[in-house]
Amino acid sequence: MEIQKRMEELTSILNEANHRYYDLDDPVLQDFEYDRLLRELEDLEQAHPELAKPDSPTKRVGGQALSKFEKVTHPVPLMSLQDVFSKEELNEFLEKILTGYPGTEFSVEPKIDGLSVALEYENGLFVRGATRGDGVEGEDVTENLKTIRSIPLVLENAPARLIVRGEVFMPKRSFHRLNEEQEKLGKPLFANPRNAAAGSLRQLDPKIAAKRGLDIYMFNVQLAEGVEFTTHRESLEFLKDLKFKVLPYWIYSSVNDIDVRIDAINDSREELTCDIDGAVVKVNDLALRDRLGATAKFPRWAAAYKYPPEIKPTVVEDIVVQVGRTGVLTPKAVVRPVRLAGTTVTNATLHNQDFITDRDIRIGDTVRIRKAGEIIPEILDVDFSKRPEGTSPYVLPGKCPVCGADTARDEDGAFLRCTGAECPAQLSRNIAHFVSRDAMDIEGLGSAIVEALIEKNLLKSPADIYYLTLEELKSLWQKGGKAAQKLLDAIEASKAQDVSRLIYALGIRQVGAKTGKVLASHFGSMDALMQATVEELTAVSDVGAVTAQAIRDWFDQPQSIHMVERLRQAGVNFESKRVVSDTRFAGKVFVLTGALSKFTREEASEKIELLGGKVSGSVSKKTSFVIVGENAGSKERKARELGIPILSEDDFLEMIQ
Ligand code: 0OX
Repeated sequence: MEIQKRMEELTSILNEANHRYYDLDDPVLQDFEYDRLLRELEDLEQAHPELAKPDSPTKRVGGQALSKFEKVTHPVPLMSLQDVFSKEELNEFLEKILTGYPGTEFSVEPKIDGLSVALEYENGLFVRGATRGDGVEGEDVTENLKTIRSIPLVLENAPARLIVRGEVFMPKRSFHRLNEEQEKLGKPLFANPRNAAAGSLRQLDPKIAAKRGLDIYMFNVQLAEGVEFTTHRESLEFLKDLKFKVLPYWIYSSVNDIDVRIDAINDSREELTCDIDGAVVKVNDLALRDRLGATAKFPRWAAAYKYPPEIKPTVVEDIVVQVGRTGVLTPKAVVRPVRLAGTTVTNATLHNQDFITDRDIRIGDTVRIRKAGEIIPEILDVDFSKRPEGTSPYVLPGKCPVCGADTARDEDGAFLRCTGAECPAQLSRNIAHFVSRDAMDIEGLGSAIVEALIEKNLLKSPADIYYLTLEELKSLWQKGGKAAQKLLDAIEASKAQDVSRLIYALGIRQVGAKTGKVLASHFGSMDALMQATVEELTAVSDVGAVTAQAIRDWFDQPQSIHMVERLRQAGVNFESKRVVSDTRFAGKVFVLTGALSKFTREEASEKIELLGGKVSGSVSKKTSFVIVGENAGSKERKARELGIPILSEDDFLEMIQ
């Protein structure tokens, strides 16, 4: 009895705290105190599962993960809204109704930029929640919705059956926190809170959804058994009484009042905790809604006014360049601060060199700026009449602003990239690659540990991994003797890896694990590879001109050489394990032509390279042998002209016996 009482007490304290915190924005408990009480309740529920209540606040932390979402047919369809994009269109909508029904009242609500869901309650218990889907059929996301604290799990004095509709959103604060975390983990960022909310609500593991800080605003009663409402207002007040978090709304009958409120909502965007993308105007009288009815797609009694993207002039005060984790240089315009869609904008993305060149954006220019997708402001165009004298076209730097290494155009030409093997901007990513399974395969050097080592200034290059001491590693854990020694052993063991893995680990663009193997077996050692010319590299089967150039360029960078030499000094293996004892083809260049039937081109190439020879794509004076299959054409002819020995497939097989 005592225990049951305490559990009830904890449940009511925590539920009330949730309501005050999430719905009323008026916290009554410190986070710490809340967590302590929640833990106490969790412990009691574990010990006495029979006493656990369905509305327990502990249910909010996320239960079992699902393998897929079940489909749900909405008993009452979730209609969508017709958009209007100008005040004229909105006035037309309003006047049409007002002409037929003078004195009609309208509600005005912000339009939350999130995802519509329907929540279903049976006898006051939250039993199911589903996404809107196509309005008729959605997905069952009940477990994820349960993690949203402003959704009551149990209602008092509720009708036997109740379905309510609301908009799930990610508050701006949660969104920024989530993206900061994503960035730290090297995961892709969410473009905007809407995408983040959608991604979170569709997590199969509710524990992940629980951490995402989602919230919800309710705005419609879909079905309430045995309850009669005459107006929208009444239905929303009914939801408030049931302790739902209801979207703010205003009721007016004058077009001007509606107009003023819509603008006021727009002006308040900065203070709102969530993103909005418009305002919704709805007929308040429910009987009139029925009379107006719906088209095939939308109700005739509601419209969504979309705020036009605000465009304002400002001045480009500077252009700065950021270097991302992959080494890509992203130019950013620093602009004179300007208010845009509820926030103060101080910079705008310039994407890449082509974006700047196409618009001829220069430092000092007056530009028109717009918020695209509500998140990243973008420069639309330049007002050339305001261009000051003495400006010059902007060109991205030839040296990385972070490490000073050369920059080079990406293979596809759109982006400029830093070539520094030890560039601090790319360090954590380069190390993650270096230690990965197909590269040096060092277990235990996860992202958190790498970040900590970088923070402590112990890692400035992937090569520094081999200079870490036991003492330094121990400092990472509170009681880290064992773990540190294990990591050190793993690092030590990796020194003996085949050089093919090391070649891949260097992170040379275009060089994957397979190319690493091909290069290792062809050249036999890191030193031979380092000295290879573009021609020699191109002669390796599977290595094209772009890859050959990328390899040569990489070894021509001082930072690369610094890193390789430090690896050598540390005792990392630079030799290929595939010992080339038989070098009977050393110095010989083979060309393969025609349709081969006894072996594939790859098999022949590998064999030739294993025996110290090279394979080339074209016949020249340097060619030693041409191996011909069926229907060989110009290459065979050229070989005959130059007097180069021609081998049949059988001749070749005999040669390699
Ligand atoms: C929103 C929102 C969405 C109900 C009847 C037609 C559309 N995103 O904030 N939908 C509606 O209304 C539905 N109202 C809203 N406020």
